[in-house]
Amino acid sequence: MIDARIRSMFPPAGDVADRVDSHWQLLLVVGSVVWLVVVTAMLVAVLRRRRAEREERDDDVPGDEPGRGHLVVAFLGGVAPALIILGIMADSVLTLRDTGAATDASRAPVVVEVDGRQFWWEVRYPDHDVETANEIHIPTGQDVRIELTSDDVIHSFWVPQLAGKVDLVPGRTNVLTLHADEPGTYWGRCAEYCGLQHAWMRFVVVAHDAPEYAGWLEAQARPARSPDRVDDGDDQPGGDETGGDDGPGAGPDTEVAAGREIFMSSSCVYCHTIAGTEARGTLGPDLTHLASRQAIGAGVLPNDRESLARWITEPQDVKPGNAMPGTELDDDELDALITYLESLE
Ligand code: HEC
Ligand SMILES: [Cu+2]
Repeated sequence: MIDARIRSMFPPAGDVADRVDSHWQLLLVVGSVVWLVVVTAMLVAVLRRRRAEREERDDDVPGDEPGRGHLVVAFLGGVAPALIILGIMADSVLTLRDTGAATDASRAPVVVEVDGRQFWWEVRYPDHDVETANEIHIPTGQDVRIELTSDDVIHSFWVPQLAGKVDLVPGRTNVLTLHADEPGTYWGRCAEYCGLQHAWMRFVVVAHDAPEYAGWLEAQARPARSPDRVDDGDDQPGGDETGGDDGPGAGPDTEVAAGREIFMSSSCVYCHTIAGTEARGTLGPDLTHLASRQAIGAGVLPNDRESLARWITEPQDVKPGNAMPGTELDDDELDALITYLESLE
């Protein structure tokens, strides 16, 4: 799950990132010029001093006579740095204004609440009753207002290609704007040391064009697909309380139902929510549409059967110090449980 792009802000992929990029270019150019001037001045000073010493020895005449030197020193040592720092400060303030958009909620039609947890990200869409984890979907070409909170320690939200870092501080809400020009997947990570698994507190931002984004939202807003629907007779013409399990496709569906039973009768329900079921825990990620996500454990493993098996049986080996305890299950139970989790699309 490691991707080189996770560490780089290049190439910037949207308005906000472009603004950060141009500020960075300014710092690079000014910093380079200042460095060159200082190093050159140092070299000149050393060389002149040597020459002066040599001349002093040769002529026995006292060297330095005060000249325009102090003016040069006053300018290079006082006026120039003050001007440079003021200029950089002005551009920093303007960059903050352009990238923060903290006060102007109306500019951002899409609002996403992100809660930093040790060591994963809870992601909510308050206007759509959608909750997910470690994966933020946004529409392209629009400002997205990300509202950042934390209940435990300070984290920092950073998607290098899309925007700068903003801290998640317990007791307050910080805001950041994301803007992606092109559809794509952009890596993000926690950028403030927050405990043992800080390095595995990653996430992805997936940018879609508008119709695809709407489709994603709609799918996420639905309650979990449930094997009971067959028994409920809601969707199934003629399906009655009797013998739903014997219908066509009974094989996989019975395994899904068995897995669901195991989930609902295990400790899982104390920590995880699956919308449309009695599982209502909030300590861990919402699993309603787990199967639609690319990774589990905030990027530590890909989302496939083998990884789910490892994660459920030994989460403390995979990600030592995370808040999920291992669960002992026999092979059949584990298989059924995973089949159920994989049905949660
Ligand atoms: C004590 C609380 C707790 C219990 C009990 C628990 N989990 Fe978790 N679970 C968590 C936490 C916390 C995480 C996130 C860990 C992280 O990424 O740092 C998690 C993550 C997961 C994930 C990965 C989700 C994602 O999107 O990254 C799956 C799948 C999962 N748990 C399944 C289960 C199953 C199945 C059970 C029952 C056998 C279970 N959990 C029991 C707390 C719990
Ligand atoms: Cu962290």
